[in-house]
Amino acid sequence: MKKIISTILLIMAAVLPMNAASHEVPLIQNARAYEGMSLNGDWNYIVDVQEEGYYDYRMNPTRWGFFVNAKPQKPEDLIEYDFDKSPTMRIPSDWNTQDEKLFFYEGTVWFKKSFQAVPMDDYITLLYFGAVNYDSRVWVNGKETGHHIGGFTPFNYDISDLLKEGENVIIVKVDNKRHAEDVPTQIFDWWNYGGITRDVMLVKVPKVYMEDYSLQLSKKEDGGRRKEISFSVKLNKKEAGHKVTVSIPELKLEKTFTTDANGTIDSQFSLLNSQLKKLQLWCPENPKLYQVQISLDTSTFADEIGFRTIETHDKQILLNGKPIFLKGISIHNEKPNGGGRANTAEDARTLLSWAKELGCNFVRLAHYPHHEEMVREAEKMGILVWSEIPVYWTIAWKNPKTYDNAQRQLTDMIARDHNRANVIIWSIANETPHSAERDAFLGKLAKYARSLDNTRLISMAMEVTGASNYVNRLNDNMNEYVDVVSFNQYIGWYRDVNDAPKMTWEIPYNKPVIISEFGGGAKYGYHGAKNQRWTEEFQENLYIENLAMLDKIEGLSGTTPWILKDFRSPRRVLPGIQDYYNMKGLVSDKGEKKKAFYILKQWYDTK
Ligand code: GCB
Repeated sequence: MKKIISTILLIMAAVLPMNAASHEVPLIQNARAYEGMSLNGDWNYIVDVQEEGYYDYRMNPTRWGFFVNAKPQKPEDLIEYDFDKSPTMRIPSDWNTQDEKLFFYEGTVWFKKSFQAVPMDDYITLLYFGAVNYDSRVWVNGKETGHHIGGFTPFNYDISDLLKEGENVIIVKVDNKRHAEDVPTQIFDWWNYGGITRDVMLVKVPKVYMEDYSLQLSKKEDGGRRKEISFSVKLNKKEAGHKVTVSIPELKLEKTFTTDANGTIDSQFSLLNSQLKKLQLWCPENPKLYQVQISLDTSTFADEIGFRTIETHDKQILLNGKPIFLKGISIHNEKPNGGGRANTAEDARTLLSWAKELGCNFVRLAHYPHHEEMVREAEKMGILVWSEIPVYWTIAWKNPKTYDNAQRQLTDMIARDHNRANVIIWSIANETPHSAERDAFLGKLAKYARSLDNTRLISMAMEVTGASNYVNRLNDNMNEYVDVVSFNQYIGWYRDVNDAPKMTWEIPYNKPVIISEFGGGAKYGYHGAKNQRWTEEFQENLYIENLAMLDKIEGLSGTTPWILKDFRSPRRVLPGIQDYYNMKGLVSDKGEKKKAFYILKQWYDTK
């Protein structure tokens, strides 16, 4: 019997990957504000088509996987991999544009980075990933720290106990294979860039630190002008008696609070009349951000925070109590000049300055949370943001794990960006086919989004379902869950452009309306008649007809045409024209402006 038990234990040990206990901790707010160490730079990588670094030849997880980072100890030792002799890749990046052989690759790649550390007893070290697409497992010095799915949101592990003096090794297994039950699902119209696509850093925090904080104008209204500020904090430990001070020197404001037994602070405080007089609200014309210092016990860090309100009234969107027309454009999180995941402030500034030139005060960051720099740069430039999760097309509505995955991505998107004044809309889905299961899934998700953040607007990009006799009728059960009714329409591209002047629109909801997509493809520099597909003239005419049609939609509060820049998509295969690019950009991949760019710009000038 004893023998059987020990044999079973041996088999289990061989089958289970070593130390699968998760070191994941809730996402830290404003990780970049702490002292830390960037792990960006060159990482060794191994392409592992059959995942032999993780599974044995019976497809069981092996304890001798690549995460062990083994080296031969004796001449006869058989070890069939070597990270240190493998090529390197710059991180953050997508592998598709870094290694020609990996352009179409969807599968597993292993990454390894060594770094020097000094373990610090008085601090916690968090290992923070800005995003890894799609499925990742991380090991520090051979111990697994956790498993994460979802390719566009940050996550962090407490690795304090795993660090040792001197050289430490991080190994990450990244797998970007698509599956029907994933979010997004198996099909989507953008490039499935794989890899450690955003920054990696070590974040040094005190033993008791602020997991989250929020500072913003309260929803409560006083004669159209808000007088109160809401401030909340959640510590990583449920401990009472910690002092937290928030100060805004420019407003001569300083307040101290003490945490309750849950390690939280939840307060509202009034501004003095002198502070109120000075307070400049954040808006596109004056994107005022205040330097804010927050200290907890003896540690202090900084953020830049803007103050504004956003709400709807009947069919209007009100920013700081005044109606605003959202002059927007949709954007993918892709670098100009050859594609790849955009992952720097410079990428963000390039894309957003094109949007500015177009006359935009708003961008739809499609179809997943973008790099944090996109949101932060937009905030500095006075550009409002719609942020969304990749609940796109045919999601596995009945699968509870798929729901949990979507909810987790929503939670982390909101957790990362809820202190950004320019984010005004959380969008929970795009063009999803109607069914009772879809309604249940999205209804639950919308309610959940509102429970996390009731200060912003909820929306989703819907579709027009009834379109007979040139009457387009929006009929979506999700209308009751959203604050803003948004829908995509492609008259002039997937439907005849000559229909545009005949169209009427019925949107039977007393809510603001955003046309979240319209557009058509054109190759920059290709000219011809206006009925010649792919010419700039075709796209120009499509914009002229659509904008005239949009002007007739009652309650139209904004639009985000599809799309700012041509972007890579494996679905777009027409040789000589598309060559794996979706060509609906108003600028080419190199930033060359197509004729339609100027049509939209002119229209925005009148708004
Ligand atoms: C859509 C999708 C978008 C596509 C676009 C197109 O409706 O929301 O992701 O890229 O159409 O170009 O067809």
